Amino acid sequence: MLELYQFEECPYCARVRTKMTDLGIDYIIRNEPRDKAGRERLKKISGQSGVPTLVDPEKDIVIADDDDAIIEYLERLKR
Ligand SMILES: N[C@@H](CCC(=O)N[C@@H](CS)C(=O)NCC(=O)O)C(=O)O
Repeated sequence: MLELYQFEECPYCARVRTKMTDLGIDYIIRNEPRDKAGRERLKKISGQSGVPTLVDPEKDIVIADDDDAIIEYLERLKR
């Protein structure tokens, strides 16, 4: 299942959440702290601390810190 690293108040993350809902995609939310210094888990899996970050474990794909690229990826999945 897709995993979205995010925090609730992040507007870029909200855009991605809305798109996933619109496309009917189930996913796991990985809630990260608002303070990027505390995003150790995210740093470990993606080498950076920006959100939103999408992980597709089945395809071994990480799209880091780019809402436009994540949305493009989601739209391609549903085509
Ligand atoms: N270019 C990114 C911007 C996302 C962004 O600015 N995210 C903020 C939270 S709203 C963040 O985590 N920034 C990481 C940082 O400050 O290093 C995108 O298009 O999604």
